Amino acid sequence: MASNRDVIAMLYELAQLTTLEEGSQQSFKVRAYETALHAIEGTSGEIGGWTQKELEAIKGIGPSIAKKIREYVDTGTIDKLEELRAKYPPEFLELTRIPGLGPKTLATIRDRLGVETVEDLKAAIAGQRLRELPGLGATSEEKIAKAIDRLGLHGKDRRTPLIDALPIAEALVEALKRVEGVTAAVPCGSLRRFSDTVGDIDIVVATADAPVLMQTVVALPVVAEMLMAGHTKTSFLTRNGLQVDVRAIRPDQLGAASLYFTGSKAHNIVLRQLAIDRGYLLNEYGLLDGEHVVAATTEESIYAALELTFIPPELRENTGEIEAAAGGGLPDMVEIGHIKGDLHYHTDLSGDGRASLEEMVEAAHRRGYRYVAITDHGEDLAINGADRTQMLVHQHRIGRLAEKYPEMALLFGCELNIGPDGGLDYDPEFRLKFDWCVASIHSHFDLPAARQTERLLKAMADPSVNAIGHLSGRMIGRRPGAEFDVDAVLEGAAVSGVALEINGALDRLDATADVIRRATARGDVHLVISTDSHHPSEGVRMEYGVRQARRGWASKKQVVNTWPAARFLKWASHRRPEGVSGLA
Ligand code: DGT
Ligand code: CA
Ligand code: CA
Ligand code: ZN
Repeated sequence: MASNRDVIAMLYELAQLTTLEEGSQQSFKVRAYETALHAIEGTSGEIGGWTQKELEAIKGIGPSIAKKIREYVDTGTIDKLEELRAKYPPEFLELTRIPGLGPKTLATIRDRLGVETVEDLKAAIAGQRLRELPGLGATSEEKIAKAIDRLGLHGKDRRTPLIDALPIAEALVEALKRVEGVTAAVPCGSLRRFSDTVGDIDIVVATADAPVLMQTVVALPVVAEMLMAGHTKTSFLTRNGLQVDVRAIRPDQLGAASLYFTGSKAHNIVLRQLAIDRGYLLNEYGLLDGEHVVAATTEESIYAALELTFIPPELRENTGEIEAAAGGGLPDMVEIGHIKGDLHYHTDLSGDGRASLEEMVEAAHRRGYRYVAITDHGEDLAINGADRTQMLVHQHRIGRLAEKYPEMALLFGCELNIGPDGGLDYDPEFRLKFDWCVASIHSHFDLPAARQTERLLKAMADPSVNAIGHLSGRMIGRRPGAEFDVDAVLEGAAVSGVALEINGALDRLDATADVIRRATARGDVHLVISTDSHHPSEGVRMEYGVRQARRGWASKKQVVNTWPAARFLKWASHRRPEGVSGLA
């Protein structure tokens, strides 16, 4: 039976293809699919077994989509989806990843120039043919050519953003775990290390019955093209061109196999050398002393036999983690269980928020948080922002709601927009009414690095600012983000006491691992892991943010939202003139 994840993936694909069909992401149909998939994310229970009537009873799902879900569960696909897939084949979908090419422009270049693939588009640019079309010019040709280069959209360089790969991997792992004989399925490779982008998905499956597993994989609906079908390894392409390698291994070799296939290659090479130094051999079957198996079943046992403390997958890049683990010197890494609050959190007061204040706060409560900051957009963000009056009404509502949650501190906050010159919303006095402010860049991403640096430093200098949100503003695989002088910004953060956010949205994961690592190496920069949630279903981003933090070697003590409420609240008000904030 189709799982909820399968249905969500199907609706996501429908939304994407319908965007092309309708020429706009704002079209009523696209939004209906998106609303439905968010509704399912928030539904408990396996909806595959539900009737049409039961599906319609879910808020956000109408009769037409309920019918499509039934059709999908019953037949494995949907006529409408197949029709759209035929019209927009994978080679054409590649084009949608290019920034600056909206669905309308794509339709125009397809109709007028016959562009069906990235190669066609490159040829059209080379022939200066885009500039003949309405709304496009020589500058657009240049911009698009650059974007294609940057995305590495062609050939073997093609990498898939984690946000696109992770749901596919998770759905697959879930499906494989249900196969008879399977005792474990582990996503490995760069995906498990939580790289921003992945070359392919590697899944290791422990099973007592490899032939049954391999037969099942070949028949999975996600398989678009088989590359290789062996006795213990299968490789295939999904419809969006992503390669998946599935390997069957023996349950007693799970640790060795997941260690080997998680990599990185550089990490494994050093581990193998450590094994050789001890007279052992390390491979995907185990840590071996001649015929004798020293360790194989768990990764922990293998690290222990090599006299290393366990190294979390996010650190396995051979950038000092093995030396640190040998000396027992890995920092006390932040873990999801340490997190006590979320400090970047939207409600429907933000134009892009999708749930009420009450629903969002209840979701934070369900996660057991001790504090949460409501940070709707300030007035400078066109369409999305709230003006002073709206903010004051909001403050009142937050205060009233706080009475219902005596064990959780509710902070009246704001996501301030950092203007091109470092200016912020409202005025200095009004900004100090907030208990907590995140300040973030939402535009002007291609200013020169020196100006971006000044811009960030100016925002940090404002006493209302507690944290800088999604530092670079990048969108992985789509937008490179602002360039700035990292050392100067880290120094600014250390001196001002402004925290750097680690934004857990999978398409952001911002600050980058490199910047976090440099911050943690200094030791005097505070970090805050946030979800930037616009809906309760996005609370899961805290797990992703924690994994991103670990890629940058963030220890528990550097992350302010691991601190107990009293300590955190005191710190949150430390930059404000005395008596201004109601906190602590
Ligand atoms: P990717 O897919 O490019 O994002 O990066 P990875 O790290 O997932 O690389 P991949 O898929 O080629 O291989 C998965 C893991 O398997 C890799 O991290 C380490 C291990 N592995 C694969 N081939 C070799 C090899 O020839 N030597 C060693 N030592 N390890 C290998
Ligand atoms: Ca891989
Ligand atoms: Ca691979
Ligand atoms: Zn936000």
